[in-house]
Amino acid sequence: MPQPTQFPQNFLWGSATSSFQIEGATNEDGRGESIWDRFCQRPGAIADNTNGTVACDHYHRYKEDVQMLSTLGLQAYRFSIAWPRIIPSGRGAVNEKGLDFYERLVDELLNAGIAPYATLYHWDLPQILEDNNGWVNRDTAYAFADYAQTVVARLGDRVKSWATLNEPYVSASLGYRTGEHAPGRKSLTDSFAAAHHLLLAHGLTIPIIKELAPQSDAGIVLNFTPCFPEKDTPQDKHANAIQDGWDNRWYVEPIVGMGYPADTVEALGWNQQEILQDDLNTISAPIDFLGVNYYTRSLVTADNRPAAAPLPKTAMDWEIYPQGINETLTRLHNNHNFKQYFITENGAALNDMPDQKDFVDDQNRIDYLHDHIKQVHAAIESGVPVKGYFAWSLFDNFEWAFGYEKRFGIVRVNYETQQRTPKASALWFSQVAKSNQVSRDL
Ligand code: IFM
Repeated sequence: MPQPTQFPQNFLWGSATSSFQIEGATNEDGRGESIWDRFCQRPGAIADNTNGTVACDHYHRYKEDVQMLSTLGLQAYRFSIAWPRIIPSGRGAVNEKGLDFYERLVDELLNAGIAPYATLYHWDLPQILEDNNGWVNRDTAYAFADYAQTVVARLGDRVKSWATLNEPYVSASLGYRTGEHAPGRKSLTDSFAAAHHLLLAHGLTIPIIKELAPQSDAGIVLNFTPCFPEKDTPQDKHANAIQDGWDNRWYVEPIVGMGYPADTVEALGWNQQEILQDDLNTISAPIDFLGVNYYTRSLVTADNRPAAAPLPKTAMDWEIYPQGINETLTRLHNNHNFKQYFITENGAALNDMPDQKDFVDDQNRIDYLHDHIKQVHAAIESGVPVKGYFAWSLFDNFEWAFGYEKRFGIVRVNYETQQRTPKASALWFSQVAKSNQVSRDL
């Protein structure tokens, strides 16, 4: 039997969720409406016509959920804070009950010896701000900084890791360009503005975190999808370079002070009118860590034909390409040399088959996790300072436009009873976390 692969001392093992995907209680304790509440009402927007009103009922079951993390022996929990709970009108009056909820959650985690990793924005913008042009409106960036200040002022003494945004690429591209996500707009021009204002929000917030929580790390979570030309033709290669600019360089390059990728800006025809004098400076505020979300690769064709993707796929139809996580980390580190990296999301939606006791023997998810974690180790061996790995997701949850049909959890959620049942993958991952080593046969 092959020897288990040992991770460095103090490597952090955790799991991740986000507010709208698990909390439910959308009308409780003064929470305001979010763009996802509104979007879910749009006919046809969500594949199974569901919404986040109950989700995993985590708002009421957070103690049980922290207990689950503890039983699994996970050392860290990545979650997000819902802006509409904290400032229901987007700006101005603070809803103390919203802050109290996250304070209870953080204290529960700390009492269980689990490190809270907070993300300030995982896509649930207050609807009232969208009514005022959402992320296309520059003011939203300033409203975000005010909201962030309120949260960090309350929890910054206990939360030692703050991410400003989760996957601004998805907010701008799916929310404003393709319309697949809330707020469901379809305008390339709007998506340029949204992307820029998201980055501005990030840049305005980093110094606020550093000031209010000087002992905490401040960073951002970006998603990366390595892409390859389907064919070795000049046309496919050119299309691939542009897609790489949009998918993989658009956010990280301004953050490290390089500005937006010129080839892609030109190819997509952005006139950059939203960039005001000091913006690029603001956006490149130094960060303490980069959060990397990785799931798959993509193959690019010049004529936008769907590429013939040869690898096995998950239930999302995403190719399983474990070496991409190593390639992504290595590329990032070679090009930008961040101080530390966390894999803030990695996991697979699969067609789970529960038995009569609701147990899912998801050997295929174990394979996915194992193969990716091994590649994270390879990146560490080649010198990339990766400090932790968060499995996406702790629970089956609301998978955005797919509703509850796609299950990413290592813990099964029975939506009728709200019963949580660790899948085989959770039991396996628990052994990884407890032993700090990975092997397929733990
Ligand atoms: O569920 C999402 C998560 O909210 C953000 N990253 C990708 C996951 C899977 O699609």
